[in-house]
Order: sequence, then C-alpha cells, then structure tokens
Amino acid sequence: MRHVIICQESALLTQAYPKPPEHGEVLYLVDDRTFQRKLSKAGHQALSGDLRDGRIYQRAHVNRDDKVLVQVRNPELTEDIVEQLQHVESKPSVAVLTRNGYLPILPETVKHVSAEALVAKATETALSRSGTHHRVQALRDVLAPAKNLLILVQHDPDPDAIASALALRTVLGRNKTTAPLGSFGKVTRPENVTMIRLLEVEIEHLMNKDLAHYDAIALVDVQPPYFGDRLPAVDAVVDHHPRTADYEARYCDVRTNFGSTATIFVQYLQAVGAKVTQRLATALYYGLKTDTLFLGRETTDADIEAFTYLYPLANHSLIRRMERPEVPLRDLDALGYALRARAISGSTFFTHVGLVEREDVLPQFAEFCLQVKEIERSVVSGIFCGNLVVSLRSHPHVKGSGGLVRHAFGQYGSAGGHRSMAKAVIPLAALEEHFGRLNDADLAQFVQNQILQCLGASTVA
Ligand SMILES: [Mn+2]
Repeated sequence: MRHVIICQESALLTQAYPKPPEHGEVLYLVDDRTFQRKLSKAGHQALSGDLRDGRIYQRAHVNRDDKVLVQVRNPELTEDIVEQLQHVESKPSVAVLTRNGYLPILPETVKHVSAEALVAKATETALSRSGTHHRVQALRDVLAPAKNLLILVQHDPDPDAIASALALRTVLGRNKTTAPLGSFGKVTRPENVTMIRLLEVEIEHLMNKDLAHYDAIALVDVQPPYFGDRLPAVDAVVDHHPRTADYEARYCDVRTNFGSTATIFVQYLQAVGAKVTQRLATALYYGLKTDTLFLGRETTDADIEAFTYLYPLANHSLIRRMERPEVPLRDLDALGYALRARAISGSTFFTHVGLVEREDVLPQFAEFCLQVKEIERSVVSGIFCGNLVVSLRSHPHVKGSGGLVRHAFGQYGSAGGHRSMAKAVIPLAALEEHFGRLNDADLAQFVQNQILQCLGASTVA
C-alpha cells in the first residue's frame, strides 16, 4: 500500500508526513523542481512535473492499490488533477483536502476533507483538555496535603464507583496505602464480587469511628447527602448523579449529563496524560458499560468517546468473566434437575434449584430460562447460605419486576430490584417460623404461590 501525495510547498500534507513512515511507502508528486529536490534531500520519494498532464501519473504508476491525497492552492488545479486521475486505468482511492471553505466539484468517488474542520475538531479537543487539566490541578491541590485520604463509595459499590475510585488514585499518583477505598457496606452483587476478585481491588469495611483516621475524604459516584450526617467535612466530590440536597465540598465536579462517573475520570486521565494500565481501563470500561447499560441509556458524546478510548485498552476476557460468572460443576446437576422440575404459568417460568454453591448461578440461570420460547418472565429460586434466594428476570417490555418481588416477598426478607431484574433474600429461619419445616418442594410451591398471587393468576400448568 502506497500513499501518493499530490501537493505544493506549504501544503498541510507535507507536514502531516514529515518522515517516510516505517510501514508503507509515500510518494510526493509536485509541480515545482526546487520543492521536489528539497523533499528528496529530506529522504522522501518525489517526482515533479505538470500536474495537469496525465503523464506524471503514468510515470508514478498510480493504480488502485494507492491512496491518493490531493492538496493544492488553486481550486481549478484541484479539479484538473482529479480529472486526470479519473483517466488512470485502475482507479486509486482519492481524497482532497480543501481550505478556506472552498468545495471543489468532484466526482462521487472522490472524497473531500476540510482542513478547517479538522483543525477545529483537534483544537476543540485540546482546549477542552486544557480546561479539564485545570480542574484536575484543583482536585490535586485540595487532596495533596492529606497523609491519609479516604476514597469513599456507596454502601454496595457498583463497578462505576469502584473504577472511579481506582482512577482517582491514579490521577493523584497514590496507592492503596495512602488512599484506601472504603465503604460502610460491602459488595454484594455477584458480578461486582467477581470484578473486585479478578481485578484484586480491596475495599475496606468502615465503621464510623474509622473516619477519625483520615485527613481527607473524597467521594466518587456518590454525594454527601447519601450518608446523612455520618460524615465530617468532605473534601472532594466527583459524581454524575443529580444533587439531591445542598452540601459543601472544597472540590466538586458533578456532571449529570454523563452516563457514568468513569467518563469524568477518563477525561481527567486523558487531560493529564496519565498512564492507564489494563487493570484500570478494564475497571473503567466495565463501570461505563454497566452504568449506561452498554451505552443504551442516558449516553452522551463524552461517554461514547470514553468507550472508544477504553475499548482497546481493556481486558475483554476478564470482562466476560465478570458478566458471565462460571458455573461450578456441582451446580450444573442441580440446574439439570431444576429444568425438568419447572412450572409454567402463562408466560412465567418457575424453577427451584435447591442448594447452590454460588449465588450468582441463580440470576444467570434466570437469564437463561428467559430465553425459553414464549416466556416473558422467569423466576429462579435456590438456597444459599441459609437463605432462600429468588432471582427474577423479565423481558424489557414486562415492567415492574422490582415491585412484584417486593410485594411477593418483602414481608419475609429483603426484596426489590429494577424494571426487568429483581431479587429477594429470605432467611430460611424466618420462613420456617411462619410455615414450619420446609423441603425443596415446599419452597418451590411457596415461591410460585407468592408470585402468582401478586400477578392475580392462580393456575400452574
Ligand atoms: Mn455511576
């Protein structure tokens, strides 16, 4: 593959290819002998001649494997050159770089780029990075004096929060000793548990009294009102959720139009030219992906740019393992049995798996059962750590999963969720207090009855 650059001295293109690139050849075609000698002296291949005369293109053996870029000052000359290139027998790819808003008349196959538009886009990026760099500087100034900095996240931190915390550490040039990640709760969602295990992220479980140990607190993906009056003064807040109440923080960057806090941190990292490791990129990519439901929800250009930046840097096989946790071999038999012992009522699929080794097998299985033909809602239950765990999944158009599960099981344990995914965790002890001893068949029946009662249906086929 060869680039053929048809240009005059001072053309932007001669600056774009200052040295012969290592891969692929570059040939300059120019109309001025002095300029040609200058290019040759600099180590370039160059031919000179009348650019309006087809013979120069024959001499250069221009052909369909070439990529031809044209930039000359005179618009008529541009059109003449393109005309000559139309006569080359095996057609090369041709692009024209124009300036001063001039749009030459070109055949459809020849594409045109405006130098002004290119420059405008590049300068816009540089300007916005300069602005972001100022912000990062302010953030660093606020947090630098702290010997012990606490990076605090929600009670059950999600991938966006965890990734943002790691990114803040990188932006500040700190480590887990001088800037530990802390939460008053713990990670419970199976995917998130897998994420912190695979990426070796440590999250300290905090008690109120632990706060005295820190000289500064930074909140990521969350804001002070979330913690009630539990926190002393907060030093920095970086988040994308709407402000729910007034608060003070020495540094505050809240961007509600962004799909994730990870997006804000990608901009920080890019602005300061920080080295983004594969681990950090993987975390940020996963955070951005889960918070925006794979760019399907509340996504802005900034999110898409962050996604494009992170995609080639992230470890996708790790992401796969976070999204689709492995099924332990022992649980496979339970799943096989559960599939045969299914119950279907209308478009709702029920199955009870019994004792499982890993809790995340249940939502994964519920996801699978949702694929059964004509099924719109799947309810999978099982026993994990002395609890009856119920996982519900539904097609996107079947709403209200969270409400349904809350109605059905809220009185016995914790229950809730979103539109299309929900979960209940009920201590078996609490159930047996109500109903006496229960075997797996009883539990299966209990789950079905509770759900069907709430759905207003009564038959199980
Ligand atoms: Mn978030």
